[in-house]
Amino acid sequence: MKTVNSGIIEISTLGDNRGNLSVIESLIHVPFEIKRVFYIYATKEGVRRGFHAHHKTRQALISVAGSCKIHLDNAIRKEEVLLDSPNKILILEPNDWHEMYDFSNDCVLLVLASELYDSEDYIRDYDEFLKVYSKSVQEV
Ligand code: T46
Repeated sequence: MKTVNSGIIEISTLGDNRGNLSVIESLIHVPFEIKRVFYIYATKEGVRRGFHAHHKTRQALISVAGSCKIHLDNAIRKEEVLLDSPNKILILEPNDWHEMYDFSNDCVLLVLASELYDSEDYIRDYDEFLKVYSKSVQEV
């Protein structure tokens, strides 16, 4: 496993003549205990989803098939990330406002989360996001 940039981790492929196998273990390949798994697939053309940050939840995103792009904004820096390999894991911290887009027809976006689902953990208003996280960044 190696860190490519701030949010992307690359995991190694355990391949042999039968094909490939990749493994993600809690607290080893992702820096948190995995409490929830969900996946997004059959996304319609042109759809953009996400549009939120979190209070507590940390997540790991893996495009296990196909590809998609992620717009990230941590209240200081904006970045676009392409997930186009099952060996790339994008770690999202709670303060990463994120939007997912440009899904290929075959994209299966697997998400590992550090918390159980709680709608109260979402910050869906961008101005509120800036209030919460611009402030905490200045205080660091
Ligand atoms: C995130 C990005 C990457 C549940 O009931 N339980 C769950 O665990 C999840 C993830 C969703 N839901 C319900 C809530 C909504 O009624 O499923 C519906 C769709 O969820 P949402 O509109 O939040 O989907 P996205 O793609 O905007 O965001 C999801 C995750 O919710 C979010 O945590 O970071 O994927």
